[in-house]
Amino acid sequence: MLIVHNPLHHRHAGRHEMFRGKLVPCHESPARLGHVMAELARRPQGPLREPGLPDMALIRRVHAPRYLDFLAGAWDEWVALDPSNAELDALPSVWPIRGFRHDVAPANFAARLGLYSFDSGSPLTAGTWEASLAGAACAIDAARAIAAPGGPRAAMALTRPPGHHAGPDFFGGYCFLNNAALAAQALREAGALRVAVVDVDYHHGNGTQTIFEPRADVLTVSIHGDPRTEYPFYLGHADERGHGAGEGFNLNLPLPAGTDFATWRQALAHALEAVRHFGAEALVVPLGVDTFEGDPISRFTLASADYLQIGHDLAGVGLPTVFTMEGGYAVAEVGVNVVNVLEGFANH
Ligand code: OKP
Ligand code: ZN
Repeated sequence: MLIVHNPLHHRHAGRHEMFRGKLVPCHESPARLGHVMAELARRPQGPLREPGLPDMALIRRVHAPRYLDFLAGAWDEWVALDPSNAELDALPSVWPIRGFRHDVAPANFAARLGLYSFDSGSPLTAGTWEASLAGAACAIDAARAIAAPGGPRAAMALTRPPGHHAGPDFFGGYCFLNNAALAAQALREAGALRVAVVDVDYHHGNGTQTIFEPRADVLTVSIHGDPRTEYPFYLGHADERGHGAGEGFNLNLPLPAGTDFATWRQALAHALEAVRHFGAEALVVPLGVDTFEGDPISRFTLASADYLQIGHDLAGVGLPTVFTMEGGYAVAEVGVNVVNVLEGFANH
């Protein structure tokens, strides 16, 4: 397994997220990736390298140019509002809900921050753009490596911030650029006719679903906490099957809070059967380990050893595979759980 890691990830370091009327410390922290790197030093899974420059043209085929321009300049605009903002994170506080215009971007920065986001839990900081862009480069490089003749069978984009909640033109759920969608797009452009995404993070991969909803060439599957009770709440139900040409190419497998590994693993088997039936030529796995029993914001009960089994099951599909790093907030256990997936995959 090739590991492409993001040397700039720590530049994205939010201070606080809004939770029930209070600013609380961010769950999504640089330490998370530090634990994965430390565990990889103990149990190496293959070569480790840094990404090259990001392919901006490819990124523009996944994300709207006006959204990318916004992200690139957002921090400077935030500080221009008031120089003392340099000491604060940018958090949105107003959003265009039903009935408002989405086609006209307001001149006011706070209003544009809301236009391009869906929650107040995803602080934008001085280094968010650089970290996200280098993370996107990791995902694209990982995809191109496994698609190259003689390349490795699998690669991981070891990066943060995560990506699976980021849509064509919005951020949220700690995500700004959709690394998994970028990897899938890169695999398509490298020649894979059909690419499947199997999202195993606790939270529904709403951004990835929305990006590929109109398309038949990328099957999106997500196993997640039921959105009736779990974040991101407004998408991820079982009746969402894709739109237009993409109809039939989205599969949601919501599970109730409290779900154990035996039940979760049956959902994974269902997901992987759909991947085989689709005839995928490559696989992308947005890998969140917030399904762990000790996760502070999630409610499944997987144990560390279960992640070895998940890796083994994923490898059983026999496809070139890209993993992207998503959630997992039991910080001290994130390294062991992620590397268990990679080790289980390698030992298939
Ligand atoms: C990102 B990823 C729960 C607050 C939820 C957002 C969670 C984002 C998860 N009380 N805040 O999918 O791991
Ligand atoms: Zn998650």
